[in-house]
Amino acid sequence: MNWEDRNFIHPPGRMPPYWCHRPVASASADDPGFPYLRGAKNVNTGSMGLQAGIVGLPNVGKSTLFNAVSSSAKAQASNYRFCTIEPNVGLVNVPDERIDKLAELVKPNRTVPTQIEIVDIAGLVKGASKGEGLGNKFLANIREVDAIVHVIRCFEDENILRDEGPINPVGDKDIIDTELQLKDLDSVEKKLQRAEKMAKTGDAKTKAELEILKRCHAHLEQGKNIRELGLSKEDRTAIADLFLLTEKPVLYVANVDEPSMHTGNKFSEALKAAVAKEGAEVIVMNNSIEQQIAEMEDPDDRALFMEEYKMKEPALNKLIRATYKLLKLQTYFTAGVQEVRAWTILEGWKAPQAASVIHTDFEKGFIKAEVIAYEDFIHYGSEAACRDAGKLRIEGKEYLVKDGDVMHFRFNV
Ligand SMILES: Nc1nc2c(ncn2[C@@H]2O[C@H](COP(=O)(O)OP(=O)(O)O)[C@@H](O)[C@H]2O)c(=O)[nH]1
Ligand SMILES: [Mg+2]
Repeated sequence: MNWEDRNFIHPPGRMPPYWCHRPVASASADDPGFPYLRGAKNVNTGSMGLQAGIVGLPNVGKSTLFNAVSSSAKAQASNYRFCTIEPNVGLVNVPDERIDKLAELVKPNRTVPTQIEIVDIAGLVKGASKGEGLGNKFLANIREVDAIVHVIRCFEDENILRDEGPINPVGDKDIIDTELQLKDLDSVEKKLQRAEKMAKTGDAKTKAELEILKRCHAHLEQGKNIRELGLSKEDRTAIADLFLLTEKPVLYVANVDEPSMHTGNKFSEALKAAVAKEGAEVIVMNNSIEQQIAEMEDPDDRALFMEEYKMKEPALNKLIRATYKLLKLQTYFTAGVQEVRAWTILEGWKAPQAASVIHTDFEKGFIKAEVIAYEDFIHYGSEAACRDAGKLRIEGKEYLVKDGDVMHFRFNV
């Protein structure tokens, strides 16, 4: 087979036009930067199988947000791949203007963006860690995701039921945080008991592990989240088997009313102030408007609607990009006349590992990669022009792929 063919990106038979099954390849689950990577990589969707879960109290706008995500994905389905893996799991394209700019230059037969998976997790209530309101089931669902999108209600509306009294974003966040911390405390305590016994006779490693567990325990007891404990890579690897909920990266959606969607309001401001020290991102948006935009099938209607609301793009785009970053994902491109395509890898991956996302053979038989930086490709306008200008680099096995690299792999099989 002629693997050198520039336009040949997908090995035959590996890329059905629509994929609603979920083949999982063995992945590099040993990346300690991502202890909760479940070892699953959704090869056919290129989404890596990493999921972000939408979490929050009941009636804050989680499902509205999820509907916006899945409707926008459905709207794209005529061009792209979409499927709902399960009723509450959706795949959505990652909006990236770079792929559009590459496509303008290359004029491929088609353009394939990369995707991420979003899960709608039912509402948690106070007492969830003790099993209230199917709490244990929902907490187990959170255990399975790789990052948390925490939706917080920042709108007033008497018609929409709320058990916790007046709108209180910081209080709401604390309720959820507390439930997650209590669940983590359970997990840590169980392991701590075992570790204490083992450490009496154990080696240095066991003793070190005991110390980490004690630190986690004390931290959680103070009502803090593990992600703020400043654990080293090694520390995190040692507790990776616990899949701690409060270790997962988080971003917040402040679901505000329509008049505040550009400016925010006192509620979203309070939330921002409260999470400032966490360094977490807060995205201010109106989930209902997003759902309406996403459900509009006619692109002209959509454009008109957004113009009316003075929106340059759906806030959903911003959220998806932020989630992608939160998952520590990055993108490289392949750019041939057949297709211009975005591929997802984890930060810190080397060229052969990045090649494996296209096909495992690409990794096994990896020889070298031809790499053009995205800016160079845009500046010179084509691969040939980049080559002439000396901007096409030949990189080997140790090359750390950079976000935006335009890559072409050479390999043997
Ligand atoms: N006024 C207002 N209502 C909203 C907004 N977002 C969602 N809702 C409504 O709040 C109710 C609960 O929303 P839902 O998304 O089902 O909440 P979930 O329980 O968190 O999944 C629904 O009636 C939504 O239409 C918003 O931004 N403003
Ligand atoms: Mg819901």
